[in-house]
Amino acid sequence: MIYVTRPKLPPIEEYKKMIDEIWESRQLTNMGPMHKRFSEELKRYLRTEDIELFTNGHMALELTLQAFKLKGEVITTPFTFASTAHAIVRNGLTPVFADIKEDDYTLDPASIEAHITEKTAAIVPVHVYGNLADVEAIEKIAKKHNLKVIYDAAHAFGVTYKGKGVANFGDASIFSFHATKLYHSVEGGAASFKDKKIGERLYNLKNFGIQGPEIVEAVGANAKMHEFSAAMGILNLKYVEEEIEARRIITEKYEEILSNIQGLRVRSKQEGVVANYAYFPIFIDEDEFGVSRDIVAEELLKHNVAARKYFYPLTSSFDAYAGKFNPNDTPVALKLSKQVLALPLYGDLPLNDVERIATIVRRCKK
Ligand code: T4K
Repeated sequence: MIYVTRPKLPPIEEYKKMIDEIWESRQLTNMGPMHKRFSEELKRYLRTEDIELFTNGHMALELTLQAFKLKGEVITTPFTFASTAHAIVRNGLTPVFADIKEDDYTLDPASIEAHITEKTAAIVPVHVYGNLADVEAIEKIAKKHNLKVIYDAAHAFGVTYKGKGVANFGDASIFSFHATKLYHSVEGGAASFKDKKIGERLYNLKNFGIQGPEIVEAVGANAKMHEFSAAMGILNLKYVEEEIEARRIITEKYEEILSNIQGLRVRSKQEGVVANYAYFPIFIDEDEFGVSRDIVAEELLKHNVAARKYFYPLTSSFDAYAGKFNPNDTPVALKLSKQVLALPLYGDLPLNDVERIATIVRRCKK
């Protein structure tokens, strides 16, 4: 079976050496030496001044929203992983779904503005597949309406825009280092932020809200990254550029075979953005392509290729939110969620498999 992704694994001998160090220190978690070192190395890689590490990307988002002490409504996209809206709802906030753009699948600034009310507290855009949301337009909207902007940058590790690291946009950004991501620490996540006070709160919130031995100042959670994850994160930083480059080559091979097919759309490049090739989604318009996305997915599965419908269904269609939202309110997102299929993409996916997968897709056309 060829899966949608496989985690990049560093040479095991190198990881064993890091584990030896953990054994020596006997500090397994609670912000030990690996945690500190990982934080520093990550700041350098992400070209940002401040970050906090977490057990995963979801807790990074949930606790970042908590750190801003928001109340009311939060505008976000329904075209994302379950985590984004869940983090909003689990903070007692109300998600308001705005629509996305046809070309890069990120929040449409016009739709954001149309959804602002006196209850709006923040915007949570997603840099979906590593495509950068319209950071300039969103900044203008946020300033005009005095809103916080917290980017879900789970897919955008290493992306830069006009030479600026993605971690530096908005009031904060969160990253996921899950095993399925182009860069991982097994499980893990981070938040970057501008305000040092937010950093202090995050540090406490990920440790039950404990501020000192006898002071618990907030209702926090346990979301501390442990030393084994931090060690994997440090090691994988050495290989992330190699992984991105391998994915770039695969992406170009897919594009070579799948471009200029009526009814099938591949990614559009974003000006000024250095991409990270996190995912390779294709969009199939059934009327023009002749068969549906679901038929293409089934055909791939017959050939032992497990492509995935990232992201279908829309968050606004989840059973967990039954009766609360109408997916028809975001028609572009709804349409794209029915067309999307993420094809396998990871650095050591052989190019002959890429050719085979792309050819299976191309041959589905009627
Ligand atoms: N925001 C956004 C926009 C996100 O996409 C995500 C996570 C988050 C926030 C939250 O970040 P985290 O809290 O997860 O750090 C996967 C991931 O679990 C999830 O991290 C990711 N987004 C989402 C897009 O994909 P599933 O349920 O599709 O994963 P799963 O287990 O089906 O894995 C996909 C394939 O990867 C498998 O078929 C085989 C392969 N795989 C997977 C794992 C876990 C491996 O080869 N090895 C592995 O260890 O959600």
